[in-house]
Amino acid sequence: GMMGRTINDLIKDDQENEYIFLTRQICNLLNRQQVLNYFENNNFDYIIHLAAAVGGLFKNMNQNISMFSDNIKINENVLEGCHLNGIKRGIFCLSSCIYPANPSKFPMDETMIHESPPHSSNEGYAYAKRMLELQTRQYNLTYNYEYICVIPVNLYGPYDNFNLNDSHLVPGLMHRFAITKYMETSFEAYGTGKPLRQFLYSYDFGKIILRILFDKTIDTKPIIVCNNKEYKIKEVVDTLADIMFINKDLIIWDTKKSDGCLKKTVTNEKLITKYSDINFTSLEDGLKETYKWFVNNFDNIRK
Ligand code: GFB
Repeated sequence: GMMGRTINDLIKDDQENEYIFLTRQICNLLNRQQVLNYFENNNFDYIIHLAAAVGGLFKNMNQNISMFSDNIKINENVLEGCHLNGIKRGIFCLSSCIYPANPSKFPMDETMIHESPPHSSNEGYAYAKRMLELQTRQYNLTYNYEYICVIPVNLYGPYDNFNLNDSHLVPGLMHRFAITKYMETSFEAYGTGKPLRQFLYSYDFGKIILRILFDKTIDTKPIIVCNNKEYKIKEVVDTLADIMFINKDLIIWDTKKSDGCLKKTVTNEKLITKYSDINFTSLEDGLKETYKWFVNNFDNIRK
């Protein structure tokens, strides 16, 4: 997916380590025996587990059953494969959307993941990922492994899934705006534009994942990865419209479509305390890079 391809770009100059990128064609992570065989036949030292059944708000609302069952199977198969084959350190990916829908306080920190139920729109995905946090924590306690859960906010960037129905806000909107642009009709955005979101550019996340993986001084508890900036959906839509030279007055908000969770603010205090030198890509620059990639690769993107 997006993060695997991003990390593939980032490790081009790494002469010390060999990386194997697992694709569905090589190994179906939903098939337990395939996973156990694959891990047994390869002598891995580390794992960066980014594979998941993912999607935006509307895919989650429509497919809560498979989002739970597929992700539970993938995570259990991967963890069993790691455990049976001596992989003692790795990065496992959660998401800020698995947090409580009505937390005791904002911003939410790493200790609050299981505090109360997640938002109903994506409870399948959220509970599956919460079980990943539980299992990695139990493996660490029982076998002294170093399975570190990283918790990104809304990711976007090149290589994303630009499917018009199943994708996240940025790729879905970008794709729909790009198509509409050549028909000169009104531009549609979903919901009210009022919900708040935090965004993380994929290459920033990839660099931080690699830094954490090889930094033996960091603890093995979950860590939120974000830059603490929060935007109204409308601000993101307007910024993207400007980048795509779209007249914002032509944007119509379809308020029949769900807003989803109104706010899920998390804090990067642990990350910044550990790594005070991190520079995050601004939302405007990240959207510009993503749009440039989208235009240059339109014929081959996932859509
Ligand atoms: O990225 P997104 O789909 O997921 O953002 P969530 C949804 C928000 O953007 C809602 C508004 O407020 C939508 O009303 N929106 C406006 C749009 N236009 C569009 C559009 O064209 N496409 C989409 N998708 N939204 C997800 C979770 O929640 O967060 C996933 O459901 C995942 O599990 C992800 O973890 C990070 O931020 O609402």
